[in-house]
Amino acid sequence: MQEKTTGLYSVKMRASREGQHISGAEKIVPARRVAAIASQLAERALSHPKGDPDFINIKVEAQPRQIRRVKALSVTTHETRTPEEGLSLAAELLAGDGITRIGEIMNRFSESHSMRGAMLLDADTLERLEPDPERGVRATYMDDASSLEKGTARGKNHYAEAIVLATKVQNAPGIVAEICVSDDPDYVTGYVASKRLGYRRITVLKKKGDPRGGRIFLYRGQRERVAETIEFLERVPVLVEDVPILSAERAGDRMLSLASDLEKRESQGLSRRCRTLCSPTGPTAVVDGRELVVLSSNDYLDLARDERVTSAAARAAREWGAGSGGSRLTTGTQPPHAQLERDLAEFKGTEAAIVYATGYMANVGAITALVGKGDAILSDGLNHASIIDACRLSGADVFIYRHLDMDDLDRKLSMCREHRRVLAVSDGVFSMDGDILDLPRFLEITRRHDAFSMVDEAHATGVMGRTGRGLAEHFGCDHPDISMGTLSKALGSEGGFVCGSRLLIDYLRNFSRPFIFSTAPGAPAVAAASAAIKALESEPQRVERLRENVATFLKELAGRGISAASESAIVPVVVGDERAAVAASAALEKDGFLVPAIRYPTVSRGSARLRFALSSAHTSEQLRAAAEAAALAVREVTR
Ligand code: WAQ
Ligand code: MG
Repeated sequence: MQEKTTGLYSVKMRASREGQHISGAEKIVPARRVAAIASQLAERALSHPKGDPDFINIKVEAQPRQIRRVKALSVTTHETRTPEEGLSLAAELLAGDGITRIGEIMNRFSESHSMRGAMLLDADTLERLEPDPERGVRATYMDDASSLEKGTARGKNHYAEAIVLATKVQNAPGIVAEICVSDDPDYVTGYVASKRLGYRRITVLKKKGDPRGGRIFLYRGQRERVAETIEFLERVPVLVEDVPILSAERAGDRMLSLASDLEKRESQGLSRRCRTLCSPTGPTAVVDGRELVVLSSNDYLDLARDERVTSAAARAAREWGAGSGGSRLTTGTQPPHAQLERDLAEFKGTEAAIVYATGYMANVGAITALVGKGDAILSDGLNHASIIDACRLSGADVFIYRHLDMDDLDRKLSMCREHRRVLAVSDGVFSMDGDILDLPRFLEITRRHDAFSMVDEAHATGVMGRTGRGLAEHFGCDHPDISMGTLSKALGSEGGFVCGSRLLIDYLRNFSRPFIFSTAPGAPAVAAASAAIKALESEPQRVERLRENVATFLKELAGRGISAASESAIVPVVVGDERAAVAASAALEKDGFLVPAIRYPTVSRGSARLRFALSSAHTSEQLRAAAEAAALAVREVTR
């Protein structure tokens, strides 16, 4: 042990721009590793997401022969769901250390805002004890003892750093506890620590978007001895042993690199998670025990829970099995599959149809089968991700024309005379903006250039046209060569399809790899889609009601100063900033409305939005209340 702790150096890095702190870090390492660590820290300073520093200070200081070694606090994570829950847990935990005025202590974080160090408070009187209140007290000269072992130096790891800091602080004389809330507005996790409690991570300790945070060290003891405490925190080197290893870290640098990408997303307000809706698909849903009005589902006609549709699925499961057991071309075609393809062709008024497992696969399947190397694709700038991916996969030359700009399409088609096959593809209803393609013009232009025309009617099926048959019905014109759609939106089931001529469909059956190499969708989903088509055909008033709902909602929004437009069932309210959109969505949820914030990479950066998707089953009262809540939320976050 003695040899190991000789010749140790502290290496500290601090980076700033125009006097503003960007990043900092410190290590305690043996002499032979000083150079390597200094260079790592310089790298870290230069690759910080906050931007490039104009000043980097790397300080190397020899440390005394004997460095104090202490055991890391034990770590416990408490999953809380709301700041209130987090706060009351913190209060409960700290009460055991005789700290009672937690509410008042938390309020002090508004004072600590721009401090580089921690606030030092008398645990009982809550008086501030630091000699320099602007700066606070900085715990420093500390490291994870495993940094000393060659080859185990950890990369950047917030958790380990916070545990090292908290451990040193709890070993300082007179300190009874620490409270830490991140100063990152989007990182809502914090912790409380004491010798007795160890390190108690609390997953939600503040409201998302709240910039207040920092560290508070709580002191109990004689005033004359505060200086000793500060001397320990700021001068005495400490190595912390047995810092718990994150599971990602244990798996090696490759996993830690994933964790760091995720952290970056989180810090940009771009991280995602799945919400669990504990109720049948419909215009309302139970989320975290509360009933919310769902304004984001693609189940436009409320058919997913329709008795005719669900009992068709149940019957098919009993009659044909839950899964199909094979690809369509081997053992996966059963009577419901053949029936659905006939139903779709008849519903759309085309010669034939082909069903895929998902809408994504229908786009990938059709596009990659039709065009490849030596061919050209003309694609609208705002087409759905599945079309973009299909274009890339196809190997064809891809030309992006300006969103809905038919003149630009025309011009770009003129430049594709040398290509073997040319395909122009557009969303029918654009999924993030709710605007629609001028299908007659699109057809006129593509025919003139003898290009294939393809339209993705995922959000048009069941929505556009008097009886929901899509854009051709809406405009009273022909179909495109390739009319793609999904079963998973207005048709309440799942899967994708292409309608077109018999020749086209035969071709796709033979050349479409996602069709050939995916297991066929199960009979329950397929039979449900057929039942939904029947229900829609017998009740076209559902489509009419959906249209009335959109008109009502737009009027209610306009009456509250929110301008939004839509020709479909999708109503975007653009907020701009990613975090503001997330905050608006959270505010709406608090008021009882489920409206997700749509952010990069789904839409371009800086055009984050609330995306409302309406159902024929919403009541006008629900829509009025939603418009009211939306107006309030948007005003709040864009102030
Ligand atoms: N000494 C005293 N106070 C400090 C120090 C230090 N060495 N470093 C930071 N602070 C204070 C300062 O006021 C910062 O603004 C604030 O703490 C936050 O520092 O998942 O984000 O380095 O286990 O930004 C909690 C980890 C992360 C929770 C806290 O730290 C978890 C965080 P940051
Ligand atoms: Mg921080």
